[in-house]
Amino acid sequence: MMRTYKINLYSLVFAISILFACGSSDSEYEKKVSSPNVVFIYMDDLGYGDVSAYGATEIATPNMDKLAKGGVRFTDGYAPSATCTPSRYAILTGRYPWRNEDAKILPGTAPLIIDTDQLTVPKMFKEKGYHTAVVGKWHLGLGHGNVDWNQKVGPGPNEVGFDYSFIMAATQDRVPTVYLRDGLVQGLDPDDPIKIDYEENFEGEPTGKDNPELLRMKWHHGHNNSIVNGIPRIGFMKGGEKAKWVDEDMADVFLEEAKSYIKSKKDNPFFLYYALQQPHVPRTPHPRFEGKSGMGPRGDVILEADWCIGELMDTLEEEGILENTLVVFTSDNGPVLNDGYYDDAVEKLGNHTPWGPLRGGKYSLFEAGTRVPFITYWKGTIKPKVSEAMVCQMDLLNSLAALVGSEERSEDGENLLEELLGKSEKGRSSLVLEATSRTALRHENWIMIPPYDGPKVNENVNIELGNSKEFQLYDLNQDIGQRQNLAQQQPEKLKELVEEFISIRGEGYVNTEPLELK
Ligand code: NG6
Ligand code: CA
Repeated sequence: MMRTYKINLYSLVFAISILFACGSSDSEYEKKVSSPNVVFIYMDDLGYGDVSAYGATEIATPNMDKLAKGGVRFTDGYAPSATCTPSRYAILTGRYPWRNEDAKILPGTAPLIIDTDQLTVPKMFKEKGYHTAVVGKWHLGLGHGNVDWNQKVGPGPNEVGFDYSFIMAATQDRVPTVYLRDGLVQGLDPDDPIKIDYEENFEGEPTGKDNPELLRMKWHHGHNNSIVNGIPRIGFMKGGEKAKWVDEDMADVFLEEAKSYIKSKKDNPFFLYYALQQPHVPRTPHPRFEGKSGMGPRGDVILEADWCIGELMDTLEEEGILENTLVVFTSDNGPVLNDGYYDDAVEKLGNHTPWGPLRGGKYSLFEAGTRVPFITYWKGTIKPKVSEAMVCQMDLLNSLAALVGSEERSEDGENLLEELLGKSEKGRSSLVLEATSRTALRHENWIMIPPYDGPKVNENVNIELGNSKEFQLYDLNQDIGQRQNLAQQQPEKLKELVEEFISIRGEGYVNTEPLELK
């Protein structure tokens, strides 16, 4: 009896130690394969048809194409919204932007709209031992309101999960026109403090409206407040002369920041959110790219951004980490030509179609508002393919959490890791799309847009918004350009989508009376 017990004990200890040995080597192995660096390359206003890999013939984007040809190119990849702030909110939190009523295009003085308790992509990575950084456009608000730009500004990116931040606060066309590193305005002279106001000008300061003689870029609509570098902006700014950015250098400045971050962190896993400003207005290509597209500044800054992406990818390769880095390339919303400045975007467009085969553009509930270039690239791990899976930027949090073995999950995201790695084409079945507070539903190959009273076209930007007094129903398989409204012909389908829309969006966002729903 005793003897048997002893033997069993020995074999038990032996078995346990073997288990431990296997366990540790397993987790070592897992750590190696499941802690890749992750880089988001997030464009600003780049359209579905602006990339040659997506069919553009009048402009060449070789570096974006390289990602597309070596990775998964999604034909049905979506930004959560047709404007910037809501999309950025959703890509970082995995929450629908319409759940947060502050997720609207923000002024440069807006308070931070991400709760510091909220789960975010960088927080999820941090919990798994990653170092995290944002470089580029923020536009999610800073501080609690009434920010003093001459002190450390917060809460901001560093309080919602980023270990390091180098950002512009809002947009290139909004003040303050300065960079902030970890909350501190760069190059600030304490004797020339910065003051910002979005309501009133500071006495004696020139404006785009009153001083056209000082302008080198003319405003078309909006954009007639303070003048910085000869470009009229949204909002009023005084002081901070030495801290002001040089618009033409912005692409290089962000790129250098991104590159040096990668170089400094190559030995531990990192998450980099590289948010480029192109081709948002004002379009100010570096002289190296001026005139290169033949399409005016909008085309030139797309070439500039493409070059930046090439440089970034070269850096990953030179540092020997290309095969250990997953890159996600996409855009925050669809394209716009004239977004408030006369810059030849309309006049020199030629045969280029920034929206591709889609209808609408930025601000629109039609497809071109939210369907954007969307590519995942991971050399040696992802096999090149074109995928028709429906994916949304909001899904990145849950999918990447699954990749790195995190239990964190967001409210609205789905785990589409298999799709992002090109192993499945299933994708989402439903997605609520947003455009300036209006919402619609994509379900499988169908789109349902509830009736909206607003104007059919935003005359300033010349974009169809998707508004109609009638229900709209489109079959994207037959009609990707959304020309044939099938709402009358397909009442059952319409009802099905309206019910699905209500189940996600909630009651009160669509008038169901005409449909006689149960
Ligand atoms: C709009 C601006 C537009 C752009 C947009 C934000 C006017 C008239 N238009 O209000 O130029 O800045 O906001 O773009 O001011 S986004 O890509 O950041 O959402
Ligand atoms: Ca944008």
